Amino acid sequence: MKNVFGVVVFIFAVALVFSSCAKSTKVNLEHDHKHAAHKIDDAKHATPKEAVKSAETAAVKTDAPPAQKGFEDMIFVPAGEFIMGKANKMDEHEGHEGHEGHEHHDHHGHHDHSAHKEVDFGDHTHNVYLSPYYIDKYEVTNKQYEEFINAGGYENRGLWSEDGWKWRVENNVTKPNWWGNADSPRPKSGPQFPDYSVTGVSWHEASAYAKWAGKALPTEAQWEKAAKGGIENGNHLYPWGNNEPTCEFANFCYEKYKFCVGGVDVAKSYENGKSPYGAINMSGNVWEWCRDWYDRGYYAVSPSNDPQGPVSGAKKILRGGSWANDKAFIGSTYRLHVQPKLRNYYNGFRCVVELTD
Ligand SMILES: [Ca+2]
Repeated sequence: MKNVFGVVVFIFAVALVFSSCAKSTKVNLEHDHKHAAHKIDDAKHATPKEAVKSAETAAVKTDAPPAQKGFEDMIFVPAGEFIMGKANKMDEHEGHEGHEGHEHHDHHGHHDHSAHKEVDFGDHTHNVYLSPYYIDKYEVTNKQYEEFINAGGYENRGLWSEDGWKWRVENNVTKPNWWGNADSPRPKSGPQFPDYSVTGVSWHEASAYAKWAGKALPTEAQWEKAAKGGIENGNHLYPWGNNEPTCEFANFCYEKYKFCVGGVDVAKSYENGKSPYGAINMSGNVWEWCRDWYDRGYYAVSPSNDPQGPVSGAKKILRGGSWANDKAFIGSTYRLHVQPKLRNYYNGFRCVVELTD
């Protein structure tokens, strides 16, 4: 366990005034090391999605995935069902934690006190079938995000939604919040920290990056399946199972005001907390933007196959909790929902590539 209560924690003291402690079958992609340096934004090469389409997609829908350019460090999630939502047997367990963590979450999640009554642990267990997809094994790093910036991602209108572009222009956004600012409250942001997970990005920026990379943000269901595994893996509270979180499993707030690291960690970390599919840091480190709009009642009406979320809404989904959240919020079912423009130093993302349209 890494206990760092020195300078780093002190840096966050101001933030802590407002928030104490907010929360198988493994099928790995065969890497083609000869193409390890391949740039998927290079127009001369196919995007991952195009590569799949050209690689006899039908043959890989449920079985072995192809080794394709652009799929480095992505995990294949085969077609099939999983159990979405919070397991009933954990209700009593979570109820207590939820109450405790609830007030912290308001501040750490989005400074929106109206959300106090909107804490959503994903009650309503239901089976969901998902078509096959790839998901990033790790959260997107500063190094990866820097490539997007250097490639002109912020100036490329085609990568942005209408609302996202309007937001970007009106606010003159050209880089993540705190990017390269050593004095920021979240100091490991920028090219000087290449291996750390990117933070300080809005949903709009995450979405633009994903499009640039030839990928997409995961649906809420895709994110949760990647964290839980298929139906054969049951419905565990955390990616590693039901064991209590420790700093061996995840970067989080293990006790009030006590953090494993006190900030974001490198993306390739906490291997012990990997999901049944092998995804890393699904729990903790940074919250991860999902594609879906939020609707508390969606689970009760969502389709059982490839749910895409409500057609519209005011808030987007974030999953998995962060370095600043307690154990109540780093479980696989907790649904944080915030405005897509929010840019916090605990919000990041990872991407998917879908194998069917
Ligand atoms: Ca995470």
